[in-house]
Amino acid sequence: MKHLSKLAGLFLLAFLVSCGGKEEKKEKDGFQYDRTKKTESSTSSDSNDIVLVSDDLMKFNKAEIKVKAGKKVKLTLKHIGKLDKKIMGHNFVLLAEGVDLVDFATEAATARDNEYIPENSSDVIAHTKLIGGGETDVIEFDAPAPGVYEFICSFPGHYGLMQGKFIVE
Ligand SMILES: [Cu+2]
Repeated sequence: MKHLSKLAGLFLLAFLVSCGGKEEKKEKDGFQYDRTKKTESSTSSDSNDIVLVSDDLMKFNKAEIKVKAGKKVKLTLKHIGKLDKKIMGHNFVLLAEGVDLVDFATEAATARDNEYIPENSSDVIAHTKLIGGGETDVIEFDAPAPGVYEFICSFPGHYGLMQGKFIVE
């Protein structure tokens, strides 16, 4: 009898171990949800010619833009979606150094009559106009001093997904 209960104990142990193993596997599978997919980053070239693409999924195709200091930047913003700019409008807004992204975006969201750019704001280095699906806007501006800046789309609610680093080197 004693022997039998020992056997049962072993069986129970084996059962527990196998369950534990299953759980571990489950956890491993969970990592597939990890959104580490790298966003395409721009290749820095001498021309400072940047093409930034946006879409109906509220995304920019770049999380990082690199330019050379002391040169003009030509930035082309494309919207390859179909939705109207009133629904899925996008712009590119380059924020001055030290500007709080969330504070700025919150203020910008109230500036509907000015395409979500706060008027007379010193927080903005450069920006495109607001565009809808199928539209393109091109701007040129002097690259600011070397450093890391932030860019966003200031359409209400978009900055969470539509933001990135603008690196001047
Ligand atoms: Cu947007």
